[in-house]
Amino acid sequence: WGALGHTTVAYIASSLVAPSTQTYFQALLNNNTDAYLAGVATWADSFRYTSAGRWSAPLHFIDAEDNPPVSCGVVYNRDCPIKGCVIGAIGNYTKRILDNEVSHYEKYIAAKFLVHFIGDIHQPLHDENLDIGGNGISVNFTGIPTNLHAIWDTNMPEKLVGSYSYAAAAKWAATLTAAIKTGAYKAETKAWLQGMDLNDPISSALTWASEANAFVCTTVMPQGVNAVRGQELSGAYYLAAVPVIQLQVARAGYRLAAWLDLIANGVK
Ligand code: DCM
Ligand code: DCM
Ligand code: DCM
Ligand code: ZN
Ligand code: ZN
Repeated sequence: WGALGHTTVAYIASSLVAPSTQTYFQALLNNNTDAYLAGVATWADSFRYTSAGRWSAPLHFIDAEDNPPVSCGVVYNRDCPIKGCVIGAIGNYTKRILDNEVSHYEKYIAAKFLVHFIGDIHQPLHDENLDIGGNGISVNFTGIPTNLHAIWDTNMPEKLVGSYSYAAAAKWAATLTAAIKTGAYKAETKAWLQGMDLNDPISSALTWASEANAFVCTTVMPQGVNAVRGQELSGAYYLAAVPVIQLQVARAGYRLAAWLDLIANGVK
């Protein structure tokens, strides 16, 4: 996701976590405001474009070598290379926060990565190898040449709620949090926690990646790459994508809150 998606995920999570979780992460992140998670949500994207942070670029995604739209699927041992992937990263940084031997500074870095990566793993094209996660698929959006990955990260969320600002993200988060607590998502939130186990972060994250990757076959390119390549996607394509974007951002925020609750309980 772009900055809007990541900041929204963080705001959803901060309105759902337990009070003791808020206390723990406000101290770890040294930020006592409501934006303690939102304020670090995009750090990992700035870091990976620095020379000191280049190593972390592969941790934002997993290149599932499936065959959309005929067959989708993520296989951890096949798809996560030595250089790392988003599933392995969620596992490693979760363990680091729980480890008593790890310094406060390293836990602070780990928390910043986790807030970001639990967002990215819910973006369907972050769980897909084809054409570099869609970066190599040229498309147009409102007349502007771009690529399929970028419209899922940024153009479609911004068309939905407005250009990026903390206020726009907070407002979108409030809408999705209401859907989670009392609205359209309420009945399904219990199912969103299925497969989540702090003792097995890899299989937990694989559940989230597999679910997001399935949308590559059903929504991102249901008729294959050639049906989207070179096309204007701000019309019918956008309308079909919106419910999936809303759902995936909501799930990411809800699961980030639940995961941080488990971690804060685990470190006590
Ligand atoms: N980005 C950035 N710095 C750059 C180029 C891009 O921060 N020099 C941001 C723009 C996108 C985001 O990276 O919103 C995409 O990264 P990801 O989807 O991995 O979060
Ligand atoms: N960094 C690190 N060790 C890790 C992960 C990340 O040192 N395991 C990075 C994060 C910091 C950078 O090192 O941005 C240097 O720290 P600072 O930016 O606070 O000077
Ligand atoms: N990306 C991805 N899968 C890849 C390569 C990149 O999901 N195999 C993501 C990371 C960024 C966006 O695509 O969100 C652009 O990446 P970059 O800035 O590395 O081109
Ligand atoms: Zn992206
Ligand atoms: Zn990212």
